[in-house]
Amino acid sequence: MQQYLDLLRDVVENGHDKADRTGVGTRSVFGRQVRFDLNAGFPLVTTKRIHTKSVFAELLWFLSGSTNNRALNAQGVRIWDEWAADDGELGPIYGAQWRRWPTPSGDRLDQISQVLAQIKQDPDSRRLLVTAWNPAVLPEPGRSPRENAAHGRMALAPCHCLFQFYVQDGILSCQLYQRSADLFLGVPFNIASYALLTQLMAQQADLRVGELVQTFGDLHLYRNHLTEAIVFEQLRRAPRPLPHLHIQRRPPSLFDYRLEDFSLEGYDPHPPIRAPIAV
Ligand code: DHF
Ligand code: TMP
Repeated sequence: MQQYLDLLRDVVENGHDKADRTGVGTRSVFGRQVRFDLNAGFPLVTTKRIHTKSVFAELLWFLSGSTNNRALNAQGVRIWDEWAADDGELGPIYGAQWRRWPTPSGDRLDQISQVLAQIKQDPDSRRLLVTAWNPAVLPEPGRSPRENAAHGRMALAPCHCLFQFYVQDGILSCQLYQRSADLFLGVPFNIASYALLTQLMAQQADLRVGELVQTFGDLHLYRNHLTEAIVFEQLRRAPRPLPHLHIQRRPPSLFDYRLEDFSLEGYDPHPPIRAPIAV
């Protein structure tokens, strides 16, 4: 995961001070890209411990189509707590757009099922995309995330908002466009999540995995992460060998995976580093 440390250093060295929606303030760069060879190991940050249960449970929750935080809480996952309305709703975020995109005629479109079917039927297609960016239901400016969720709007605008698959010689790759990226807290989750998604898609389509390409728009470090105990501590740590992800069985569909199906072998990270999250 040298790529991740290189991004940290890049933002520290080349970032410009920039105000942001949360009021915390950031150091930010615009437009970066990293690539992970998914055959070289599972791209999990090793210079701090990542809570992989949260990553895996969140992805399965997206795939289930749920947008209610209670389903995550029931599994002990609390990463969306700060943004959820009192009833647990987060508004029509990822799960809704991936599985139930609303069409003008009032129907619902399952983008994930459609893209998986296309990968199988027409792997050379250049249209293997899923978008979570639905301008009709973005948060209304001036409202808090919780207020937006309570009014049927997204609590947060999608950060990982567009992804595309690519098949060549029986090998499946994925490219993600992330418009906004909290490099210390969010990005390690996002890399691992899309690496897992690519592995699941490949298993279901009888393909091998290739690369995960991740492209960033506003890539930032929050100012309260730029401390000796947080970002600079991580920069002093040397990356360790990548773990390997094993998927224990092949369920009948993409929507039948369970947490117990995933096991990580050889994850030996440095200790966790706690950091405040900007809401
Ligand atoms: N807001 C901001 N400012 N940054 C984010 O990365 C972010 N991510 C969201 C929602 N809103 C966000 C969804 N994903 C954590 C990681 C990812 C995530 C939300 C929260 C997080 O708190 N990670 C901690 C603890 C993880 C845990 O205990 O499960 C970490 O140390 O990685
Ligand atoms: P924004 O909507 O004003 O861009 O704020 C969203 C913040 O959350 C921003 O710091 C990016 C971060 N984020 C991630 O990095 N990854 C994620 O998966 C999510 C949901 C948010």
